[in-house]
Amino acid sequence: MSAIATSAGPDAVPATDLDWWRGGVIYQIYPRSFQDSTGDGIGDLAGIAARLPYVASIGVDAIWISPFFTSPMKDFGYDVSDYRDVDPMFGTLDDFDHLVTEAHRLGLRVMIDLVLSHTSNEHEWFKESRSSRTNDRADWYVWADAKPDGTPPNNWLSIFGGPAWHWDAKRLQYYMHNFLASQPDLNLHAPAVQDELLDTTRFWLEKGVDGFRLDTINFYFADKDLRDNPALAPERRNASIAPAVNPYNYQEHIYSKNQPENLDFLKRFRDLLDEYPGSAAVGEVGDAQLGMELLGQYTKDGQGVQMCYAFDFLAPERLRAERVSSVFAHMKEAAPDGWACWAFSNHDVTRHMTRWGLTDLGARMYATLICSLRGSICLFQGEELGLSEAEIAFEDLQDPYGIEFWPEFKGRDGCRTPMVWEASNVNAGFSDVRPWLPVAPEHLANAVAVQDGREGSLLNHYRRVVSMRNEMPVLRRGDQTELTATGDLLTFIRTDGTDRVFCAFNMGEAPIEVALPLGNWVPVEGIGGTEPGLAGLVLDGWDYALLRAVRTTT
Ligand code: ISL
Repeated sequence: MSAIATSAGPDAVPATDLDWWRGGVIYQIYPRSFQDSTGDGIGDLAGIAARLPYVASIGVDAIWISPFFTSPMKDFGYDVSDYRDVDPMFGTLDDFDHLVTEAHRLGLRVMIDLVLSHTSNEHEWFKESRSSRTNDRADWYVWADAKPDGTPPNNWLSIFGGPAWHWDAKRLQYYMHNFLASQPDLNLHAPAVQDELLDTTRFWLEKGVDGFRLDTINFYFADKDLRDNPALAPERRNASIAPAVNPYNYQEHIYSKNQPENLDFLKRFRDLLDEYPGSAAVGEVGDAQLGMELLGQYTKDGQGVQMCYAFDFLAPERLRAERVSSVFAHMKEAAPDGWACWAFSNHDVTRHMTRWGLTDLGARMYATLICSLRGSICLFQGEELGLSEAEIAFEDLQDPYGIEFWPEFKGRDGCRTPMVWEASNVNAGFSDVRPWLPVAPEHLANAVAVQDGREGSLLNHYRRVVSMRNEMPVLRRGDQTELTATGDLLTFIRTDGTDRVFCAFNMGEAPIEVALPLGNWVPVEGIGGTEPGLAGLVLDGWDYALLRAVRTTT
């Protein structure tokens, strides 16, 4: 069976563009918060299917749906208890089939979120594994004896707080968990675990999905010898994957994750994908020190995943010209053949409007920037509306991560509040009842219905810059010269065999003069920005210009 839609329709996904993912734009949907169709205050698959025409209207290539599999929801679906079924809260497998058909009819590919590094402790595999030291699945998880004094086998830490080990009174052993104690890590050193995970992947490919977002792809293997992680020098700490108050930042995680054996597993994964032409995967690489090096290894030479999801632009500090330029310079060194997928917001971080203190003008500049860069892109639901981080009262908190570190770190609920479709009711057209997380009242003014038909809205700006990228192969797949940062000014040129586009971004408030490279340049149509004079142009605060080289015939 082909991984590409067979459904006819004017916009149906083109079977020929097997490389759609390269430079593509992916729209992330958090299913609990997109659209409730059953009146229980929680979004579901039927709700997503009903809203797909809106998603298609943005011009994106694909949707990535965060996990909707059977789960006790301790980590809101990132704790899977059955990989091959839909949690009743989200619907049924039939609802999923309908969603895929609808998406393909509208020209959207469907990527699902596979959480292969760990399961829920309610998964049947874990129940069996913990039942004895000799059962068939005894080695499916990372089990280890206590030290003679009863303490955990080594110093590994959980991202969500405390040690990465939980005592099991039945086996009289510890098991490892990189996240919650209710998310035991699978042991991918066991061949049977790999086989089972690949079979699961095939199950979804056979259902017609076009690809995967692979959760925590660098956490698949832990050191067989369970060696202690070394301490990390304080000056090398950074808060890109865990907040600064989290002691997880105090270690260099060279043994608890990032193991070389992963490359062999990813090769097996890729061989499977290659049986389904046109399918693609983006692996989430969470590592504060080695992220770019791993991205390079995992996306090299068609031997691993097609793209890695990078954390570089998710950092708390506002993204400045110098940082963009140094990230690409580092990529050239550490991952010269790699392919990144960039994002400013997702379901784990403070929305970038708030994180970076942006105005509407700033949001437009960043949207244009991400659509001009080399790589693929993930947009997070609501970012196109300019949603800010919602303030959640402690009594409304849902995220266990936030409950653990409150109030120094408030967790991830503030970016997970419902989509705002309409301004005319308090539940924003998301649900008929009070949703699982409250709609932020200040979000109502940003609702889709408010922005949809308004020419100058941020939503229409996103539509414009996504379609600019779609219409210009040089932006999607072309090369990119070295990026130059001069104060708040970022400049670079995108090139391919037929086109050259000079891109200039004023990433600050004060006007900046920009000298043009040699040649004749005309503004890219429909994008706005300043008209160039003969020698250059002036960019006002947060303004940008994309200029195309006029080809001279001799
Ligand atoms: O959430 C984070 C920072 O606030 C990250 O460190 C996050 O834990 C890391 O990126 C891994 O995230 C993924 O796996 C987690 C899940 O809770 C996240 O929602 C998911 O994106 C465990 O499955």
